[in-house]
Amino acid sequence: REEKVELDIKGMTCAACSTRIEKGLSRMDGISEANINLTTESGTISYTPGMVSVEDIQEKVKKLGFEALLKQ
Ligand code: 9UX
Repeated sequence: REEKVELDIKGMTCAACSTRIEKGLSRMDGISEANINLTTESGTISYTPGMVSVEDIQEKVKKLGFEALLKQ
């Protein structure tokens, strides 16, 4: 069963940043879709709990060089 998580993502400065994050996340097992928006500094990720966790997703974004906070 898929879930969606919304994250605030800080540190993107050019359009290729959002594409980099989308591609990096899409390559992870358990992630079916990642839409990252540069102007709103946020993203929506569709994932399968049990295959990948929200913490794993945040860690991947951090490894790519950005901050990823749970949207409140
Ligand atoms: Mo643009 Mo972002 O040259 O990681 S790709 S700053």
